[in-house]
Amino acid sequence: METTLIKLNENAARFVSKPKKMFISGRWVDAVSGKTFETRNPATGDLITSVPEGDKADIDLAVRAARHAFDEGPWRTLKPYDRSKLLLKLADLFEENAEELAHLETLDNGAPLSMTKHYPGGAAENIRYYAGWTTKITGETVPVSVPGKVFNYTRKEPIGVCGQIIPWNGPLMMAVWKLSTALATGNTVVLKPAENTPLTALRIGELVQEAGFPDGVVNIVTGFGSTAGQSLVDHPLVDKIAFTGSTAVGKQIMKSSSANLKKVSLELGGKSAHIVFADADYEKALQNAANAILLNSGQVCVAGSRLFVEKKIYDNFMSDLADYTKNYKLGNGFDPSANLGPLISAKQKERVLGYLDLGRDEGAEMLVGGNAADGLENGYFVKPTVLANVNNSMRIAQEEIFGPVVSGIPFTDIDEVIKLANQTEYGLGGGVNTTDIRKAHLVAEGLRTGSVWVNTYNLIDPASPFGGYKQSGLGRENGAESIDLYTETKSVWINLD
Ligand code: TXE
Repeated sequence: METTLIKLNENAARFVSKPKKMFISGRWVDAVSGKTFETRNPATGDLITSVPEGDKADIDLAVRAARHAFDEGPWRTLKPYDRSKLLLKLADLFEENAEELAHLETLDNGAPLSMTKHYPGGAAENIRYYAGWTTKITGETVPVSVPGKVFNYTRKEPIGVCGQIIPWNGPLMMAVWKLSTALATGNTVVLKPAENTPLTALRIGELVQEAGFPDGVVNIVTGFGSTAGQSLVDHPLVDKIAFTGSTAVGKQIMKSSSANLKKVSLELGGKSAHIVFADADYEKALQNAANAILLNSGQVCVAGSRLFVEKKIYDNFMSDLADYTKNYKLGNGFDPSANLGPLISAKQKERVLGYLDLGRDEGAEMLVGGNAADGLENGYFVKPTVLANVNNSMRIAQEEIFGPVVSGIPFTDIDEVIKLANQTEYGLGGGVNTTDIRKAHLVAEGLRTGSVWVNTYNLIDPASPFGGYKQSGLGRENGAESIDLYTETKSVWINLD
Protein backbone atom coordinates (compact mmCIF):
# COMPACT_ATOMS: atom_id res chain seq x y z
CA MET A 1 0.00 0.00 0.00
CA GLU A 2 1.32 3.46 -0.97
CA THR A 3 1.71 5.92 1.88
CA THR A 4 2.21 9.65 1.49
CA LEU A 5 5.17 10.76 3.53
CA ILE A 6 5.26 14.15 5.22
CA LYS A 7 7.54 16.40 3.14
CA LEU A 8 10.92 17.23 4.64
CA ASN A 9 10.87 20.70 6.21
CA GLU A 10 12.52 23.24 3.84
CA ASN A 11 15.12 24.40 6.35
CA ALA A 12 15.96 20.81 7.18
CA ALA A 13 16.36 20.07 3.47
CA ARG A 14 18.62 23.13 3.12
CA PHE A 15 20.70 22.02 6.11
CA VAL A 16 21.06 18.50 4.72
CA SER A 17 22.15 19.71 1.30
CA LYS A 18 24.92 22.05 2.42
CA PRO A 19 28.43 20.68 3.08
CA LYS A 20 28.85 19.54 6.68
CA LYS A 21 31.64 20.91 8.83
CA MET A 22 32.63 20.47 12.45
CA PHE A 23 32.40 23.31 14.98
CA ILE A 24 35.75 24.14 16.59
CA SER A 25 36.65 27.43 18.26
CA GLY A 26 33.65 29.19 16.73
CA ARG A 27 34.59 28.16 13.18
CA TRP A 28 33.15 25.56 10.82
CA VAL A 29 35.95 23.26 9.66
CA ASP A 30 36.67 20.04 7.75
CA ALA A 31 38.51 17.15 9.39
CA VAL A 32 42.29 17.66 9.38
CA SER A 33 42.57 14.44 7.36
CA GLY A 34 39.92 15.67 4.91
CA LYS A 35 38.05 12.38 5.47
CA THR A 36 34.28 12.11 5.70
CA PHE A 37 31.79 9.37 6.56
CA GLU A 38 28.19 8.72 5.57
CA THR A 39 25.06 8.99 7.62
CA ARG A 40 22.05 6.97 6.41
CA ASN A 41 18.30 7.11 6.85
CA PRO A 42 17.44 4.01 8.94
CA ALA A 43 13.93 3.82 7.46
CA THR A 44 15.23 3.35 3.91
CA GLY A 45 18.96 2.68 4.11
CA ASP A 46 19.45 5.69 1.80
CA LEU A 47 22.42 8.00 2.11
CA ILE A 48 21.45 11.32 3.74
CA THR A 49 24.78 13.11 3.58
CA SER A 50 28.43 12.84 4.58
CA VAL A 51 30.03 14.53 7.57
CA PRO A 52 33.68 15.14 8.53
CA GLU A 53 35.44 12.18 10.09
CA GLY A 54 37.12 13.82 13.06
CA ASP A 55 39.98 11.93 14.67
CA LYS A 56 42.82 12.52 17.15
CA ALA A 57 44.07 15.73 15.48
CA ASP A 58 40.60 17.27 15.37
CA ILE A 59 39.88 16.31 18.96
CA ASP A 60 43.16 17.93 19.94
CA LEU A 61 42.17 21.20 18.23
CA ALA A 62 38.74 21.11 19.84
CA VAL A 63 40.09 20.34 23.31
CA ARG A 64 42.65 23.15 23.02
CA ALA A 65 39.89 25.54 21.95
CA ALA A 66 37.77 24.49 24.93
CA ARG A 67 40.81 24.76 27.23
CA HIS A 68 41.57 28.27 25.99
CA ALA A 69 37.95 29.34 26.34
CA PHE A 70 37.95 28.03 29.90
CA ASP A 71 41.36 29.29 31.04
CA GLU A 72 41.61 32.59 29.16
CA GLY A 73 38.20 33.36 27.74
CA PRO A 74 35.41 35.41 29.18
CA TRP A 75 33.31 32.35 29.92
CA ARG A 76 34.37 31.46 33.45
CA THR A 77 34.23 35.08 34.59
CA LEU A 78 30.94 35.83 32.88
CA LYS A 79 28.28 36.85 35.43
CA PRO A 80 25.87 33.97 36.13
CA TYR A 81 22.99 36.13 34.92
CA ASP A 82 24.73 36.64 31.57
CA ARG A 83 25.29 32.87 31.23
CA SER A 84 21.63 32.45 31.96
CA LYS A 85 20.66 34.94 29.25
CA LEU A 86 22.70 33.02 26.66
CA LEU A 87 21.05 29.75 27.69
CA LEU A 88 17.60 31.34 27.52
CA LYS A 89 18.38 32.61 24.03
CA LEU A 90 19.48 29.10 23.03
CA ALA A 91 16.22 27.68 24.40
CA ASP A 92 14.25 30.19 22.31
CA LEU A 93 16.18 29.10 19.21
CA PHE A 94 15.20 25.47 19.81
CA GLU A 95 11.57 26.55 19.77
CA GLU A 96 11.96 28.84 16.76
CA ASN A 97 13.54 25.97 14.79
CA ALA A 98 11.39 23.22 16.26
CA GLU A 99 10.02 21.71 13.08
CA GLU A 100 13.39 21.67 11.34
CA LEU A 101 15.06 20.00 14.34
CA ALA A 102 12.31 17.37 14.63
CA HIS A 103 12.59 16.57 10.92
CA LEU A 104 16.38 16.25 11.10
CA GLU A 105 16.04 13.92 14.08
CA THR A 106 13.50 11.70 12.33
CA LEU A 107 15.60 11.62 9.16
CA ASP A 108 18.80 10.62 10.94
CA ASN A 109 17.45 8.49 13.80
CA GLY A 110 14.22 7.06 12.34
CA ALA A 111 11.91 7.81 15.29
CA PRO A 112 8.38 8.83 14.22
CA LEU A 113 7.71 12.56 13.84
CA SER A 114 4.83 12.16 16.30
CA MET A 115 7.58 11.58 18.88
CA THR A 116 10.42 13.82 17.68
CA LYS A 117 8.10 16.81 17.34
CA HIS A 118 8.14 16.99 21.15
CA TYR A 119 11.94 17.00 21.40
CA PRO A 120 12.72 20.67 20.64
CA GLY A 121 10.17 21.84 23.23
CA GLY A 122 11.56 19.35 25.73
CA ALA A 123 15.06 20.58 24.94
CA ALA A 124 14.02 24.20 25.50
CA GLU A 125 12.46 23.22 28.83
CA ASN A 126 15.65 21.48 29.91
CA ILE A 127 17.84 24.43 28.91
CA ARG A 128 15.56 26.91 30.71
CA TYR A 129 15.61 24.76 33.84
CA TYR A 130 19.42 24.99 33.91
CA ALA A 131 19.41 28.66 32.89
CA GLY A 132 17.55 29.15 36.17
CA TRP A 133 20.28 27.33 38.07
CA THR A 134 23.14 29.62 36.97
CA THR A 135 22.18 32.23 39.60
CA LYS A 136 21.47 29.68 42.31
CA ILE A 137 24.66 27.65 42.55
CA THR A 138 25.85 28.58 46.01
CA GLY A 139 28.44 27.38 48.49
CA GLU A 140 27.99 27.20 52.26
CA THR A 141 29.37 28.88 55.33
CA VAL A 142 30.73 26.06 57.45
CA PRO A 143 30.66 26.05 61.28
CA VAL A 144 34.23 24.77 61.82
CA SER A 145 35.71 24.08 65.29
CA VAL A 146 39.42 24.72 64.67
CA PRO A 147 41.33 26.88 67.22
CA GLY A 148 41.30 30.67 66.80
CA LYS A 149 38.94 32.85 64.85
CA VAL A 150 38.51 31.30 61.45
CA PHE A 151 35.90 31.67 58.76
CA ASN A 152 35.38 28.74 56.40
CA TYR A 153 33.18 28.72 53.34
CA THR A 154 32.78 26.66 50.18
CA ARG A 155 32.62 27.66 46.54
CA LYS A 156 31.10 25.61 43.73
CA GLU A 157 33.35 25.99 40.69
CA PRO A 158 33.20 24.53 37.18
CA ILE A 159 35.33 21.43 36.57
CA GLY A 160 36.88 22.73 33.34
CA VAL A 161 36.89 21.11 29.91
CA CYS A 162 34.18 18.45 29.60
CA GLY A 163 34.25 15.78 26.90
CA GLN A 164 30.69 14.69 26.23
CA ILE A 165 30.04 11.51 24.25
CA ILE A 166 26.47 10.75 23.34
CA PRO A 167 24.54 7.89 21.71
CA TRP A 168 22.20 7.68 18.75
CA ASN A 169 18.94 6.63 20.39
CA GLY A 170 17.87 10.16 21.32
CA PRO A 171 20.62 12.32 19.86
CA LEU A 172 18.98 15.73 20.22
CA MET A 173 17.86 15.30 23.83
CA MET A 174 21.11 13.61 24.83
CA ALA A 175 23.12 16.54 23.46
CA VAL A 176 20.90 19.01 25.30
CA TRP A 177 20.96 17.20 28.64
CA LYS A 178 24.73 17.22 28.55
CA LEU A 179 25.26 20.74 27.21
CA SER A 180 22.73 22.55 29.40
CA THR A 181 24.21 21.42 32.73
CA ALA A 182 27.82 21.83 31.67
CA LEU A 183 27.21 25.35 30.36
CA ALA A 184 25.05 26.49 33.27
CA THR A 185 27.85 25.54 35.65
CA GLY A 186 30.50 27.42 33.61
CA ASN A 187 32.35 24.55 31.95
CA THR A 188 33.47 24.39 28.32
CA VAL A 189 32.63 21.43 26.13
CA VAL A 190 33.79 19.15 23.35
CA LEU A 191 30.74 17.18 22.22
CA LYS A 192 31.06 14.02 20.13
CA PRO A 193 27.75 12.79 18.74
CA ALA A 194 27.29 9.14 17.74
CA GLU A 195 28.48 8.28 14.24
CA ASN A 196 24.97 7.09 13.27
CA THR A 197 23.31 10.41 14.11
CA PRO A 198 25.52 13.48 13.68
CA LEU A 199 22.94 15.83 12.15
CA THR A 200 21.05 17.42 15.04
CA ALA A 201 24.28 17.92 17.00
CA LEU A 202 25.75 19.92 14.10
CA ARG A 203 22.58 21.97 13.81
CA ILE A 204 22.75 22.61 17.57
CA GLY A 205 26.26 23.97 16.98
CA GLU A 206 24.75 26.55 14.64
CA LEU A 207 22.17 27.50 17.26
CA VAL A 208 24.89 27.84 19.92
CA GLN A 209 26.72 30.22 17.60
CA GLU A 210 23.56 32.17 16.81
CA ALA A 211 22.79 32.51 20.53
CA GLY A 212 26.17 34.23 20.92
CA PHE A 213 28.19 31.87 23.14
CA PRO A 214 31.89 32.86 23.11
CA ASP A 215 34.13 30.93 20.68
CA GLY A 216 35.45 27.64 22.03
CA VAL A 217 32.84 27.26 24.77
CA VAL A 218 31.08 24.58 22.73
CA ASN A 219 32.97 22.50 20.15
CA ILE A 220 31.44 19.66 18.15
CA VAL A 221 33.53 16.92 16.55
CA THR A 222 31.86 14.23 14.45
CA GLY A 223 33.63 10.89 14.19
CA PHE A 224 33.78 7.29 15.32
CA GLY A 225 33.93 6.01 18.89
CA SER A 226 37.19 4.09 18.78
CA THR A 227 39.04 7.02 17.18
CA ALA A 228 37.51 10.45 17.93
CA GLY A 229 35.69 9.25 21.08
CA GLN A 230 38.69 7.42 22.49
CA SER A 231 41.01 10.39 21.72
CA LEU A 232 38.71 12.64 23.72
CA VAL A 233 38.77 10.22 26.64
CA ASP A 234 42.57 9.96 26.45
CA HIS A 235 43.27 13.69 26.10
CA PRO A 236 45.26 15.01 29.07
CA LEU A 237 43.70 18.50 28.89
CA VAL A 238 40.17 17.17 29.40
CA ASP A 239 38.98 17.38 33.03
CA LYS A 240 35.77 15.38 32.80
CA ILE A 241 34.09 12.85 30.55
CA ALA A 242 30.32 12.49 30.48
CA PHE A 243 29.18 9.46 28.53
CA THR A 244 25.90 7.84 27.58
CA GLY A 245 26.14 4.53 25.76
CA SER A 246 26.88 0.85 26.27
CA THR A 247 28.16 -0.56 29.55
CA ALA A 248 31.14 -2.11 27.76
CA VAL A 249 32.32 1.26 26.43
CA GLY A 250 31.51 2.90 29.79
CA LYS A 251 33.92 0.52 31.51
CA GLN A 252 36.58 1.23 28.89
CA ILE A 253 36.09 4.98 29.45
CA MET A 254 36.59 4.62 33.19
CA LYS A 255 39.81 2.72 32.63
CA SER A 256 41.20 5.21 30.13
CA SER A 257 40.14 8.20 32.25
CA SER A 258 42.26 6.98 35.12
CA ALA A 259 45.39 8.18 33.27
CA ASN A 260 44.83 11.77 34.48
CA LEU A 261 41.98 10.96 36.87
CA LYS A 262 39.31 12.67 34.84
CA LYS A 263 35.99 12.97 36.59
CA VAL A 264 33.64 10.49 34.94
CA SER A 265 29.87 10.34 34.74
CA LEU A 266 28.20 7.45 32.96
CA GLU A 267 24.68 6.62 31.86
CA LEU A 268 24.76 3.06 30.57
CA GLY A 269 22.64 0.07 29.66
CA GLY A 270 19.66 -1.45 31.42
CA LYS A 271 17.40 -4.48 31.66
CA SER A 272 14.57 -2.87 33.54
CA ALA A 273 11.87 -4.86 35.34
CA HIS A 274 8.28 -3.88 34.74
CA ILE A 275 5.98 -5.57 37.24
CA VAL A 276 2.25 -6.21 36.87
CA PHE A 277 0.28 -7.40 39.89
CA ALA A 278 -3.09 -9.11 39.41
CA ASP A 279 -4.79 -6.21 41.23
CA ALA A 280 -3.56 -3.64 38.67
CA ASP A 281 -5.88 -1.66 36.39
CA TYR A 282 -5.63 -4.27 33.61
CA GLU A 283 -6.07 -2.02 30.56
CA LYS A 284 -3.72 0.64 31.91
CA ALA A 285 -1.11 -2.02 32.74
CA LEU A 286 -1.30 -3.38 29.18
CA GLN A 287 -0.78 0.11 27.81
CA ASN A 288 2.14 0.74 30.20
CA ALA A 289 3.75 -2.61 29.37
CA ALA A 290 3.58 -1.88 25.63
CA ASN A 291 4.82 1.69 26.00
CA ALA A 292 7.63 0.57 28.30
CA ILE A 293 9.14 -1.67 25.63
CA LEU A 294 8.00 -0.17 22.34
CA LEU A 295 8.80 3.52 22.81
CA ASN A 296 11.52 4.35 20.26
CA SER A 297 11.34 0.70 19.13
CA GLY A 298 12.85 -0.45 22.40
CA GLN A 299 16.01 1.61 21.88
CA VAL A 300 15.63 3.27 25.26
CA CYS A 301 18.03 2.66 28.12
CA VAL A 302 15.15 2.29 30.63
CA ALA A 303 13.06 0.06 28.33
CA GLY A 304 10.86 -2.28 30.38
CA SER A 305 12.33 -5.36 28.73
CA ARG A 306 11.67 -7.83 31.55
CA LEU A 307 7.94 -7.99 32.15
CA PHE A 308 7.07 -9.72 35.44
CA VAL A 309 3.40 -10.69 35.52
CA GLU A 310 1.64 -12.27 38.52
CA LYS A 311 1.01 -15.96 37.79
CA LYS A 312 -2.77 -15.88 38.06
CA ILE A 313 -3.09 -13.38 35.18
CA TYR A 314 0.12 -14.29 33.31
CA ASP A 315 -1.34 -16.28 30.38
CA ASN A 316 -4.14 -13.83 29.67
CA PHE A 317 -1.97 -10.77 30.09
CA MET A 318 0.78 -12.03 27.80
CA SER A 319 -1.69 -13.01 25.09
CA ASP A 320 -3.51 -9.65 25.41
CA LEU A 321 -0.19 -7.83 25.23
CA ALA A 322 0.66 -9.70 22.02
CA ASP A 323 -2.71 -8.56 20.71
CA TYR A 324 -2.15 -5.00 21.91
CA THR A 325 0.97 -4.68 19.72
CA LYS A 326 -1.44 -4.47 16.75
CA ASN A 327 -1.93 -0.84 17.83
CA TYR A 328 1.60 -0.18 16.66
CA LYS A 329 2.32 0.37 12.99
CA LEU A 330 5.86 0.05 11.77
CA GLY A 331 6.96 2.55 9.18
CA ASN A 332 9.01 5.49 8.04
CA GLY A 333 9.02 8.24 10.68
CA PHE A 334 7.60 10.63 8.05
CA ASP A 335 4.60 8.33 7.49
CA PRO A 336 1.84 9.95 9.60
CA SER A 337 0.14 6.59 10.13
CA ALA A 338 3.28 4.92 11.57
CA ASN A 339 4.01 5.04 15.29
CA LEU A 340 6.93 2.61 15.43
CA GLY A 341 10.15 3.41 13.60
CA PRO A 342 13.11 1.33 12.43
CA LEU A 343 16.15 0.35 14.44
CA ILE A 344 19.13 2.63 13.99
CA SER A 345 21.29 0.49 11.69
CA ALA A 346 21.68 -2.78 9.86
CA LYS A 347 24.07 -3.79 12.65
CA GLN A 348 21.50 -3.11 15.36
CA LYS A 349 18.87 -5.03 13.38
CA GLU A 350 21.19 -8.03 13.09
CA ARG A 351 21.95 -7.81 16.79
CA VAL A 352 18.26 -7.83 17.72
CA LEU A 353 17.45 -10.67 15.28
CA GLY A 354 20.38 -12.58 16.79
CA TYR A 355 18.76 -12.26 20.22
CA LEU A 356 15.48 -13.55 18.79
CA ASP A 357 17.29 -16.67 17.55
CA LEU A 358 18.87 -17.01 20.96
CA GLY A 359 15.43 -16.71 22.57
CA ARG A 360 14.15 -19.57 20.39
CA ASP A 361 17.18 -21.68 21.32
CA GLU A 362 16.62 -20.94 25.00
CA GLY A 363 13.01 -22.16 24.70
CA ALA A 364 11.09 -18.89 24.78
CA GLU A 365 7.72 -18.87 23.03
CA MET A 366 7.17 -16.10 20.44
CA LEU A 367 3.59 -14.92 20.99
CA VAL A 368 3.90 -12.29 18.29
CA GLY A 369 6.69 -10.92 16.05
CA GLY A 370 10.05 -12.62 16.19
CA ASN A 371 11.43 -11.45 12.86
CA ALA A 372 12.14 -8.56 10.53
CA ALA A 373 9.18 -6.72 9.02
CA ASP A 374 7.94 -7.84 5.57
CA GLY A 375 7.79 -5.24 2.84
CA LEU A 376 10.07 -2.83 4.67
CA GLU A 377 13.31 -4.69 3.89
CA ASN A 378 15.40 -1.67 2.97
CA GLY A 379 14.89 -0.11 6.36
CA TYR A 380 16.06 -1.67 9.60
CA PHE A 381 12.67 -2.81 10.89
CA VAL A 382 11.98 -5.54 13.43
CA LYS A 383 8.43 -6.45 14.43
CA PRO A 384 7.27 -5.88 18.02
CA THR A 385 7.99 -9.17 19.73
CA VAL A 386 6.41 -10.64 22.86
CA LEU A 387 8.16 -13.64 24.39
CA ALA A 388 6.55 -15.96 26.93
CA ASN A 389 7.99 -18.89 28.89
CA VAL A 390 11.06 -16.89 29.80
CA ASN A 391 12.87 -17.32 33.08
CA ASN A 392 15.04 -14.64 34.57
CA SER A 393 18.30 -16.52 34.18
CA MET A 394 18.08 -16.90 30.39
CA ARG A 395 20.46 -14.68 28.41
CA ILE A 396 17.54 -12.94 26.69
CA ALA A 397 16.38 -11.90 30.19
CA GLN A 398 19.80 -10.73 31.30
CA GLU A 399 21.38 -9.01 28.29
CA GLU A 400 20.31 -5.65 26.90
CA ILE A 401 18.67 -6.31 23.50
CA PHE A 402 17.81 -2.67 22.68
CA GLY A 403 14.96 -3.54 20.36
CA PRO A 404 11.16 -4.03 20.49
CA VAL A 405 11.44 -7.32 22.38
CA VAL A 406 9.84 -8.01 25.75
CA SER A 407 10.37 -11.12 27.87
CA GLY A 408 7.38 -12.16 30.01
CA ILE A 409 8.28 -13.85 33.31
CA PRO A 410 5.65 -15.13 35.80
CA PHE A 411 5.90 -14.56 39.58
CA THR A 412 3.86 -15.52 42.65
CA ASP A 413 4.40 -12.87 45.32
CA ILE A 414 5.98 -9.51 46.06
CA ASP A 415 9.10 -10.85 47.78
CA GLU A 416 9.84 -13.18 44.89
CA VAL A 417 9.35 -10.49 42.25
CA ILE A 418 11.56 -7.93 44.00
CA LYS A 419 14.28 -10.54 44.28
CA LEU A 420 13.99 -11.54 40.62
CA ALA A 421 13.81 -7.92 39.45
CA ASN A 422 17.10 -7.21 41.23
CA GLN A 423 18.80 -10.30 39.79
CA THR A 424 20.55 -8.36 37.02
CA GLU A 425 23.83 -6.53 36.67
CA TYR A 426 21.88 -3.41 35.70
CA GLY A 427 19.94 -0.89 37.80
CA LEU A 428 18.52 1.85 35.62
CA GLY A 429 14.71 1.83 35.65
CA GLY A 430 11.76 -0.20 36.84
CA GLY A 431 8.00 -0.06 37.01
CA VAL A 432 5.12 -1.49 38.99
CA ASN A 433 1.42 -1.66 38.19
CA THR A 434 -0.84 -2.17 41.19
CA THR A 435 -3.83 -0.59 42.94
CA ASP A 436 -2.39 -1.60 46.33
CA ILE A 437 -0.47 1.38 47.74
CA ARG A 438 1.47 -0.90 50.05
CA LYS A 439 2.84 -2.98 47.16
CA ALA A 440 3.61 0.17 45.20
CA HIS A 441 5.80 1.59 47.98
CA LEU A 442 7.43 -1.73 48.84
CA VAL A 443 8.45 -2.29 45.22
CA ALA A 444 9.59 1.34 44.84
CA GLU A 445 11.82 0.82 47.86
CA GLY A 446 12.91 -2.70 46.94
CA LEU A 447 14.11 -2.09 43.38
CA ARG A 448 17.83 -1.27 43.18
CA THR A 449 17.37 1.18 40.31
CA GLY A 450 17.74 4.90 39.64
CA SER A 451 14.09 5.39 38.62
CA VAL A 452 10.86 3.61 39.52
CA TRP A 453 7.53 4.36 37.88
CA VAL A 454 4.24 3.40 39.56
CA ASN A 455 1.25 2.87 37.24
CA THR A 456 3.09 4.76 34.50
CA TYR A 457 6.40 4.42 32.68
CA ASN A 458 9.10 6.46 30.91
CA LEU A 459 8.29 9.80 32.58
CA ILE A 460 11.26 12.15 32.65
CA ASP A 461 11.58 15.79 33.73
CA PRO A 462 14.54 18.20 33.89
CA ALA A 463 13.95 18.64 37.63
CA SER A 464 14.07 14.92 38.49
CA PRO A 465 17.40 13.05 38.71
CA PHE A 466 18.07 10.31 36.16
CA GLY A 467 20.78 7.66 36.25
CA GLY A 468 21.70 4.17 37.29
CA TYR A 469 22.62 1.90 40.17
CA LYS A 470 25.08 -0.97 39.66
CA GLN A 471 26.43 -1.34 36.11
CA SER A 472 23.91 1.14 34.70
CA GLY A 473 26.08 4.10 35.50
CA LEU A 474 27.68 6.67 37.73
CA GLY A 475 26.10 9.95 38.78
CA ARG A 476 22.73 11.52 38.04
CA GLU A 477 21.79 13.78 35.17
CA ASN A 478 18.90 16.26 35.48
CA GLY A 479 17.74 17.89 38.69
CA ALA A 480 19.86 19.50 41.36
CA GLU A 481 22.14 16.45 41.57
CA SER A 482 23.64 17.06 38.15
CA ILE A 483 25.00 20.39 39.37
CA ASP A 484 27.38 18.37 41.55
CA LEU A 485 28.34 16.30 38.53
CA TYR A 486 29.69 19.42 36.79
CA THR A 487 31.21 21.33 39.69
CA GLU A 488 34.15 21.01 42.07
CA THR A 489 33.73 22.16 45.68
CA LYS A 490 36.45 24.38 47.11
CA SER A 491 36.90 24.92 50.84
CA VAL A 492 38.24 28.41 51.67
CA TRP A 493 39.82 29.17 55.08
CA ILE A 494 40.19 32.77 56.33
CA ASN A 495 42.21 33.57 59.41
CA LEU A 496 40.30 36.31 61.26
CA ASP A 497 42.73 36.65 64.19
O1 TXE B 1 27.07 1.80 21.65
P1 TXE B 1 28.42 2.53 21.98
P2 TXE B 1 26.60 1.14 20.26
C1 TXE B 1 23.71 -0.10 24.22
C2 TXE B 1 22.62 -0.91 23.54
C3 TXE B 1 23.17 -1.10 22.16
C4 TXE B 1 24.64 -1.28 22.46
C5 TXE B 1 25.57 -1.02 21.30
O2 TXE B 1 22.51 -2.14 24.19
O3 TXE B 1 22.62 -2.24 21.54
O4 TXE B 1 24.89 -0.35 23.49
O5 TXE B 1 25.36 0.28 20.74
C6 TXE B 1 30.97 6.20 21.38
N1 TXE B 1 35.68 5.75 23.43
N2 TXE B 1 23.42 1.33 24.21
O6 TXE B 1 27.63 0.22 19.72
O7 TXE B 1 29.54 1.94 21.20
C7 TXE B 1 30.23 6.06 20.08
O8 TXE B 1 30.91 6.69 19.04
C8 TXE B 1 34.83 6.79 23.43
C9 TXE B 1 22.70 1.86 25.35
O9 TXE B 1 26.17 2.20 19.36
O10 TXE B 1 28.54 2.57 23.47
C10 TXE B 1 28.90 6.71 20.44
O11 TXE B 1 29.04 8.13 20.36
N3 TXE B 1 33.63 6.76 22.85
C11 TXE B 1 22.74 3.33 25.40
C12 TXE B 1 28.70 6.30 21.90
O12 TXE B 1 30.00 5.95 22.36
C13 TXE B 1 33.24 5.62 22.25
C14 TXE B 1 22.65 4.05 24.13
C15 TXE B 1 27.75 5.12 22.13
O13 TXE B 1 28.19 4.01 21.40
C16 TXE B 1 34.07 4.49 22.22
C17 TXE B 1 23.42 3.41 23.08
C18 TXE B 1 35.34 4.59 22.86
N4 TXE B 1 36.20 3.57 22.89
C19 TXE B 1 23.73 2.09 23.13
N5 TXE B 1 33.42 3.50 21.57
C20 TXE B 1 21.96 4.01 26.49
N6 TXE B 1 22.46 3.96 27.72
O14 TXE B 1 20.93 4.63 26.26
C21 TXE B 1 32.22 4.00 21.19
N7 TXE B 1 32.10 5.28 21.59
